[in-house]
Amino acid sequence: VAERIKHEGLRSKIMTAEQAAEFVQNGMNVAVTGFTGAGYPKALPTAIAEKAKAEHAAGRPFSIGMVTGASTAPECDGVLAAANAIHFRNPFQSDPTLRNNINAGNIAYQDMHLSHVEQQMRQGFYGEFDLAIIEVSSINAEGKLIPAMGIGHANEALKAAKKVIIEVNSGQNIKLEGMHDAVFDIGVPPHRKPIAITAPFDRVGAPYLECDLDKIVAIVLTDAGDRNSKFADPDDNSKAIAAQIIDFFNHEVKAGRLPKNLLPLQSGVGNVANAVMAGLLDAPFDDLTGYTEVLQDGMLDLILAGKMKHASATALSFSPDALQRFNENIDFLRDKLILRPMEYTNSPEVIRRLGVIGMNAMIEADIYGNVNSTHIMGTKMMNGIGGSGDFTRNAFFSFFVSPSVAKDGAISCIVPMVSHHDHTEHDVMFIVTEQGMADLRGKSPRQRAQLIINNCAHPDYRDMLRDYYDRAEKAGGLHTPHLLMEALSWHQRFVETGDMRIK
Ligand code: 0RQ
Repeated sequence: VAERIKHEGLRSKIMTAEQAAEFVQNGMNVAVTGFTGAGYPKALPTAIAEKAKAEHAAGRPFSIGMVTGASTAPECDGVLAAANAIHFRNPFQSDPTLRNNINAGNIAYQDMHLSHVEQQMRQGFYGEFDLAIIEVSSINAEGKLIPAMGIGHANEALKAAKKVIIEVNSGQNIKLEGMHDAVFDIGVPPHRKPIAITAPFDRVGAPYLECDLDKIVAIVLTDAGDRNSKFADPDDNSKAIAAQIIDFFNHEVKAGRLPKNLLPLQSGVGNVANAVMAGLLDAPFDDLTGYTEVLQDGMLDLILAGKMKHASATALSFSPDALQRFNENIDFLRDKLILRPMEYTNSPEVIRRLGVIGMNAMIEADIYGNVNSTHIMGTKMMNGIGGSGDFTRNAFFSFFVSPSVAKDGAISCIVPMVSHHDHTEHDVMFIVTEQGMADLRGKSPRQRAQLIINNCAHPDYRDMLRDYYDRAEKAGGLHTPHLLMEALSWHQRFVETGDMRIK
């Protein structure tokens, strides 16, 4: 304990998770750290869930509003959702129990751009924060907090909350100290300061988080690991998608439109995004850089292989194997990885300045290049928009990737009209499926439709899309032709029959 908590006064605040849960009361507004399965509290949420169950059994209401950085894990979002202990949640999630409760109407969920979270907390959109619960890897002698594998909104959570509970996780590598770029007060408009990151590895803040020590009411100890989900090995579809993006990079480098080491790379969540990074391992590019929010196995392996110089992120989200590689090589990685608040990693200002190449996965795109990243059949929440919008609108190149079909071909990921709209035709530059790529830059909607149908749609759906498009053109409205009564009929057919294809 003395190694992890060097501040004597704070050591006296150590208590069990059950004791700390007594500070959590019904109706509280709580900021909880966590970002894509890293940096979230591991012990306290279970104790809060148990308290909720006991309160419910006694006939009393108990639930909290919860603002995180992004997704957490079963032992945080999952246990709390299962105990009906959450009434409001934002801004991103991916836990099945939480998702089911959101889609069953039990939890009010606000999906939002991650770059907006901290400023909206500061502006008071959520009211006052009664409590912040944050994970750290250690506390130094002055009481400065060393975050663990994810920062997210921790900086703002500590400032906004009236009381703070800290989970000190001794399972996290103690050598994480120094790998963060955490505190820098960007101020509020009209006096907001620039975030002076002009290259991916620039440091602008201090390497620790700060908190008024009087606000800290409890310290809970844990050694539990992060979520560490395993990634699927890249399948043929993912490899085909990666190969096309890499071909495009080659082409742009040869034409002198991209530097030889490309531009800072951002890669979204999930298997396909991870596979694109894996594809770069064998590509002829060196000295790559990363400026991303979540850094998964693919980017770690690029750094370990000497292909990527360094990368900036707000969280490290590794599979168990990759975590082992990270821990074994932490001395080599210390000056190649930097973790910052999501307000910096997702800042439109910085993304635009650096000329980031954004690569995100999607649920579906329509024939005009509008993208749905969040909703299944227009009504059910999958995970949330996360940072995909922050990057897509502001990146130098914005790619959306997906297999052309889902659910064994019963769903086309290229549809006449998206059933929910996250990224507009004005933001989306490239759509890539295993079938091919559509470069939408400088194209009108009708030109885009030809490219997307011919290059990206699955052969099983191409004729159906052409037929829709041809009839829409005949109906007039020739800027963005549509048959409004039919535009969402593919989704309706899937809801009714389990297949978008006409039997
Ligand atoms: O479902 O798991 O039940 O089989 O969706 O699909 O193809 O494995 O894709 O893991 O890359 O996730 C968009 C969800 C893709 C993710 C999304 C079904 C499919 C499968 C997953 P099963 P895949 P991935 C940075 C950026 C938004 C946030 C973001 C995401 C499951 O990338 O959440 O980009 N993105 N953040 O079968 C119905 C369709 C479907 C479909 C796929 N058209 N209709 N179901 N599926 N297409 C990180 C952060 O912001 C934190």
